[in-house]
Amino acid sequence: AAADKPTPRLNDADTIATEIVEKLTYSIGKTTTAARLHDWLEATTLVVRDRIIDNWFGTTIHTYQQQQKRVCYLSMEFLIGRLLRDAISNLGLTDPIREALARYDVELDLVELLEPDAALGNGGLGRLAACFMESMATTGVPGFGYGIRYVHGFFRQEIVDGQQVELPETWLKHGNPWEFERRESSYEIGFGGKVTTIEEGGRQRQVWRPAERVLAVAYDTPVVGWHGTHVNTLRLWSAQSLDPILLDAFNAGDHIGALLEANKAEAITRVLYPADSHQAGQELRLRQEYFFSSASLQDIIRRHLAQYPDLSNLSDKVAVQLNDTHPAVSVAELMRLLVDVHGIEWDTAWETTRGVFSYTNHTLLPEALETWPIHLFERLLPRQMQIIYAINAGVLREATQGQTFDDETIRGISLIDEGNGRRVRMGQLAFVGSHAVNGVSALHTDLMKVTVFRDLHKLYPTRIENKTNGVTPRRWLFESNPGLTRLAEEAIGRGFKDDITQLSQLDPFAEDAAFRERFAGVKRQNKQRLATLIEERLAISVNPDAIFDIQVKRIHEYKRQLLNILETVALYEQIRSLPHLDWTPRVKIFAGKAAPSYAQAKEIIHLAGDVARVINSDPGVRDLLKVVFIPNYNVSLAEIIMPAADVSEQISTAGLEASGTGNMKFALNGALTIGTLDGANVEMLEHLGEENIFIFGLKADEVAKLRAEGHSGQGVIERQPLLRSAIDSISAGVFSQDDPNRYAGLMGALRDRDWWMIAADFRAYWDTQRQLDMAWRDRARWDAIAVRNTARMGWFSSDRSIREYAHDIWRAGPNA
Ligand code: 26R
Repeated sequence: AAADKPTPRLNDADTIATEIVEKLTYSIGKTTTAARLHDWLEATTLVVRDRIIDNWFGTTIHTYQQQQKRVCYLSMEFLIGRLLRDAISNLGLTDPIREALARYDVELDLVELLEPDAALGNGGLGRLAACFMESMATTGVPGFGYGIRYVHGFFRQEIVDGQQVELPETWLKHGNPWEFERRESSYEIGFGGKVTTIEEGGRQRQVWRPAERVLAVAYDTPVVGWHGTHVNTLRLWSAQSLDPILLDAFNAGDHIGALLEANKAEAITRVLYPADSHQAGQELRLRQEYFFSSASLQDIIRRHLAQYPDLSNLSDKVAVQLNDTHPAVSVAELMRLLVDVHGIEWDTAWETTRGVFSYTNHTLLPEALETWPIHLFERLLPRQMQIIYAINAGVLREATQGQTFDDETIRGISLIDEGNGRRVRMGQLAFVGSHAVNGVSALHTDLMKVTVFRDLHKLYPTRIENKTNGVTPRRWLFESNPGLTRLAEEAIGRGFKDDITQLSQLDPFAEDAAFRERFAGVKRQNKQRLATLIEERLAISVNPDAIFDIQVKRIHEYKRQLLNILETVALYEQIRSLPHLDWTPRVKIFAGKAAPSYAQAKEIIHLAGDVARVINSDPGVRDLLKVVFIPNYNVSLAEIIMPAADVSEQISTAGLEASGTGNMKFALNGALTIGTLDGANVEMLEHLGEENIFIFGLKADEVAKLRAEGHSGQGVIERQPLLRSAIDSISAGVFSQDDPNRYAGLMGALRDRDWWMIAADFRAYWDTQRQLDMAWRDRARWDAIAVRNTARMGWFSSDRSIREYAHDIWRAGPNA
């Protein structure tokens, strides 16, 4: 055993320099003079990786020996970004590595920039999974992330002639030094075929004979938390064909046909679905969901049986968190594995299943809720479909026996939607198969109980609970904003680095003029860095002394980038007609991707670009207003943007943003939020105090009421000259002279239904923006608010979220 324990490595610059050169020589085959920057990246990564691996084994052995409960986080998406800086920073190696590389005239920052983003996710849900992985490692929860190793992650966005163009992302092009292929951890995944009943010792058993089988091969990435002592595993599955080539067909001359099956198998993990708004309902997506669910559960069972005699204590030793409904088929698959494969009684298996699973809901938007046509489900997963019917029968029995529910409630509880050509409702499946169901902010959780899960909440009134999201302060403060981190250290010492809630000790510094100035100085530097990026990428020069007013997130109607653009146009028109007024200079910054099939979202991007072009080239507005759309928003760009914001736009239609997490990253970095009472903004208001956040607009219940009354925008628009004029200008083609009708549809929808309450909220939004202008002019006030934002955001750490999950839902963790 002693030989298993690696001797601790030294972390001084000398040792590290020697190791880097060793890697360069023996792993990469280059001399220091021949090495290109990419080679230095690889060598540095390998040196860092060695140190992570030392602790990885330790964590694995500790979990095993202490018989700790393991937490498995099943997620279709992990939006990780770059890993090198995160690992170096968490291991405390930044200074020695910087110094070691400098000896060879290599700059660490430039090396880090070469690493491609691991963009295996769409947005909030995927980034949350990445923050949670880091926080599980930091807080010492034995965690396993399970997901898909997409060959192509989220697409790269280019803007061509003002329009979004999607290009494939090839993050694995230069190999991936962080991952370890585990050929020995491979599982067969079946699709299609038939289910037959066989008699066995007087008992009936169902046997599924799939028509198709593919192999799931594991790739492991170590996940290191703060201080690097605890290292968890992210296990991503790659699909491979069992027969890479059909030799008979090949020999018969059918060279293409011989490869078809392999292609079909490998297609499963080829590409991430880039939709976050409308469920695609495509067969390949269901294949992906089942593929990674089944592989993960088989792996979990194998690991359990390697340690314990049987599966009777599975729910004591494993917790499986379902990240939205994407892995919800797991509920049926675990039942199949327990009952059909391991011969466990149905009722016992059901108790185990509900003990193991818990489910997080991330959206209430009806169009984003997953349902699958019964015929598709049955064809692809015939046994799982039978199991879902059996689960449903049990649940409906419970519902009809106990209380007296009316037919409508029963219909709402059912796992089968009988209304729309018969579909399986994945939310209902995840709900009934879990012992805990959670929303991601207090408001969202309350709304879940009265909307999507109203009926199931009546049947199981204690199952829904809240777990407000959080973000990891390591990536989103220490790494992305070293200037602010240093300043905080000088003011309050290092305690906050281990316990981010201690940032609250900064609160009194809001009254300290000298500190405020230094705080503003850091912000100014971060803005300069972003201004340089904008200049380099877009050839637009922006003034770092203007308000940087930023909205970055997926483009979606409910997130209301259009409201922001309309305010921008109205402001532009005001500046033009009243140039002598003392306007507060602003830079409006947008970034975000639209789902490729989401026409309106793409029009919004087009409009932002059109408006930017006209305003930026109008000499009449001078430096008072600039508009920028930065292409290809991703995690690495966010790390530059978040620290550089003065104003954070969190302006979704109330009731529709489940939580938001960008809101937290901005505020942590000292931006002032303009936002609606939606998602986690509500709780930010509670923690910040109402003087320190700029809230406006309709509340969730008011939105619901107006919609029910059949609200239309027409009346409001007529009463709001600023808004009317902005809409008229856009409609008349002022910003699209090459195609004056381009925005007729977008503008018509505002006059018409105004479904997203953009017209309804415009006035309140405009007024609140002008309040921000006023606040900016009182720099002492502004900076004090900014300091208080940083000081009071510690609660929104994903460490806090994870501790709540561990205590309330998983009953796992270092002290469990
Ligand atoms: C089914 C498919 C089309 C699909 C729907 C929705 C795929 C992906 C999504 C993404 C959704 C679920 C998402 O990202 N939700 C976001 O989750 C964040 C983390 O909880 C929240 O902060 C954010 O408010 C919410 O929109």
